[in-house]
Amino acid sequence: MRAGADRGSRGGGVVHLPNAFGASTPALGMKETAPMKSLVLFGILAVFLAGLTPVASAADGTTLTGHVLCAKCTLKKADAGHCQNVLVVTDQDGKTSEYYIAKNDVSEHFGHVCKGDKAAVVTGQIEEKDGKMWITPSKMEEEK
Ligand SMILES: [Cu+2]
Repeated sequence: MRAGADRGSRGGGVVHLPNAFGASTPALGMKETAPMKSLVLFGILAVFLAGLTPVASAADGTTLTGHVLCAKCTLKKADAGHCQNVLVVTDQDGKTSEYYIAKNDVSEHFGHVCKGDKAAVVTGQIEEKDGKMWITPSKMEEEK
């Protein structure tokens, strides 16, 4: 009799399986971003290759001049969970725009500006993501 009860509980375990599959559905949704990533990578590669020919230098994106500083340590952004470079551009009217700098080889080479700020000229592709402006740099130079 007890064995039967055990089987019954095991049966219950099997019933939980569809739930497990249900839980894996968001994961499948996540996988859909993988082709997107490869598209982005392909885009970066295309930009990189285009950069080899001087004529196509406009494909590098927009060039912005401003100051690089840390979103967390300097701008004290409440939603900044970790150190993040931000390019602050001040226009002729004194209005500032913030461009979050995406991490890649170019920004890694430039280095993180945790304290103070660094005047810089940044060239890259600009896109809006999560209500913020992001720049994926193809070129970053400190302005002296
Ligand atoms: Cu910092």
